[in-house]
Amino acid sequence: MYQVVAIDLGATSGRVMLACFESATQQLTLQQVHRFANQLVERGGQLCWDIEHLEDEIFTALNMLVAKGELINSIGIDSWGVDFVCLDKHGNRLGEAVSYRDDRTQTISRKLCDKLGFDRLYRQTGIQFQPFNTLFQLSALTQAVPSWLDDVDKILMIPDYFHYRLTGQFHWDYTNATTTGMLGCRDGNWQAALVQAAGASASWFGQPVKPGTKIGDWQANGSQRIAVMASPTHDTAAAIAAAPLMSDSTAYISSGTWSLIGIESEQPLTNPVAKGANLTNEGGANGRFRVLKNVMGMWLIEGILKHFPELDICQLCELAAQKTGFISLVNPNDSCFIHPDSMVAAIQNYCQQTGQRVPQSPGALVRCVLDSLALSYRQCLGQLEKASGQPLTEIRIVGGGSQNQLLNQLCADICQRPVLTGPVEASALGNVGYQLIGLGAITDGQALRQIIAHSFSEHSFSPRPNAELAAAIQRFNQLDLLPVNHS
Ligand code: LRH
Repeated sequence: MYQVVAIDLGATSGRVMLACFESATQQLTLQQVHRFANQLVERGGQLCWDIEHLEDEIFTALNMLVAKGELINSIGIDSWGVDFVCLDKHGNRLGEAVSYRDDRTQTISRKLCDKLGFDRLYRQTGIQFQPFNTLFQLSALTQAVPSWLDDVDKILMIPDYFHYRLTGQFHWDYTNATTTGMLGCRDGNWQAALVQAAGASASWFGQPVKPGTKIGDWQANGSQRIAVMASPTHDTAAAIAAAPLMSDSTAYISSGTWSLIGIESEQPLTNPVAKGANLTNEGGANGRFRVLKNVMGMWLIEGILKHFPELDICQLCELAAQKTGFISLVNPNDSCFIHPDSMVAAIQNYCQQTGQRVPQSPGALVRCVLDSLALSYRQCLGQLEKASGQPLTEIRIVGGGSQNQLLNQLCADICQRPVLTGPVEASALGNVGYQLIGLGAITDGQALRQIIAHSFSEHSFSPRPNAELAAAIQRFNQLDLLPVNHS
């Protein structure tokens, strides 16, 4: 029997999960042992992660498990991609862990992208244009020239930083490194010209390493030494590693704060269709590519929820289910939704400016977002099919968002494909799985998916006919042609 701990840091909460794997039965179980809030804080005029708070919670949870006498074989951490911290030559952190939702890259991202040429950038890295790619965040940092810039000795992605805090070892996980937009998609190495273009130094980075290797040990208060294993530290890579995908005709959606919709591919897809659709080619835990599109997912619902503290997400969705569909639609990826002061006002403003009925009630607002998300998924499926030449006949939704029954059904109805959902804790399971692979308990990523398929339950949603669908698709596709003033 193996016991491993997965610490899964999300944009709104962190979860510490204890997994148990029985080699004899090949049965995997998972229990949450600690959960804590994560939120953006403003520091020095920038939106930052409260990195000290996250570290405290990680250590509290681990010490608690050790104090309870749990025998733990290893620990691994995963989190959202693209964000990083700087260290000096003594290994001390310099500056803040600025969040990708901060607007420091707003003007410089396009400028640098144009200077480097998106054609070249995309061919080289396979990474989508997002204003918050690490390439642009680093460039914003080096251009701002903080007083400590000359002291930077290393850059670590967020989970690599926490692994360092546990072990004292520096490690650069491959899956998360691909999200920087500075790794070559064909050779898996840092691209010197891009690092330089960001004003950074090649010496700040170490060789990216594939998941499933040991980083070092964490010494719990004078007691046991516990191995710290490199899991796929990018939460999306971990979630997809845990998605029981049995065929290349199944598309996945990793559904959480973001909806990451895509396919796996042996090769990066950098053809004109993929580029035009801004599909990204991130590194998968199993060595394949995660060809996917970022759709702003539950972030919009979380934003609405803040306005109605008396309601929880289930109640909001019940209200939404009672509403007529397709009344108002938004492009969930419009930049006005990245970090608005008020999500409700941003949605209402968008609808008003595009000449649609302005949703007022919580149910109407949520229905607008869920319809729009499902329409956006359908659009992405078309782009993925075109870019890959692979028909996509089924959808597997994993992650916390897969608990949203209304969205699952809308996804089946609007995409006109059967939907399978689960596991819910996909990132934690992918994290656990690659630790178990590193420990020699599971042979490989394919075996992991089989184990997850028979250890966790799934639900299915069948597509239903909808006479209004064709008109809604047409309206959705035309939204981007309508001007939306973001001021
Ligand atoms: C999802 C995610 C996604 C990234 C974004 C920054 O949590 O890791 O894959 O694009 O956060």
